[in-house]
Amino acid sequence: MSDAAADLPDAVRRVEIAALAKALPFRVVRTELIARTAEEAAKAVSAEVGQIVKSLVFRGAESGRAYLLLVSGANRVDQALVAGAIGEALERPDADFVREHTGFAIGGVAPLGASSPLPVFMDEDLFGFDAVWAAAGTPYHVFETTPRDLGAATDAVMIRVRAAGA
Ligand code: 5CA
Repeated sequence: MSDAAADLPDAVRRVEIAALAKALPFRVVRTELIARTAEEAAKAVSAEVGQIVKSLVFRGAESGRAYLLLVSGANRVDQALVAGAIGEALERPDADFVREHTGFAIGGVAPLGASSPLPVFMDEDLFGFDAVWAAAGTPYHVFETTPRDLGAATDAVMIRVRAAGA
């Protein structure tokens, strides 16, 4: 890992600006290993996989709108359960939809800094950790934060994303 203050990609700058606007402390780290998935990110920053924030885009089956779910890397999303909290059924969109609605490519989707605003929901299990790591715009950029700061900066609604015991 190394700090990368200079020559940040545009996507990372966008996350940085969004973080600044929300007074979220933001110190981006460029990983040496690629971190496209939660497992890869956990290895890259030597964290538990549960501490990695997956930023997952879903599409509302009725409205067609995009939703962002911030999910612990240890959890699988129970779509029916989450649909109940959001108020409509959900579909997994393709990579083009993700880019169109967030400005990020899959593997680098960040919890904030999307190119157009979208509702954010956050996995309550993330609160089981003092520190969490999230993507910062590319599969090589991450930042560390606290669940509380992340929830506040993204105006997230806290939800349970996995069925009890799952
Ligand atoms: N940088 C890492 C750790 S922060 C990261 O972005 N992980 S992630 O979980 O937020 O993003 C990877 C997710 O993208 C996968 O879990 C998967 O749900 C989704 N994904 C991967 N390929 C596709 C695809 N072709 N279409 C739609 N979603 C995809």
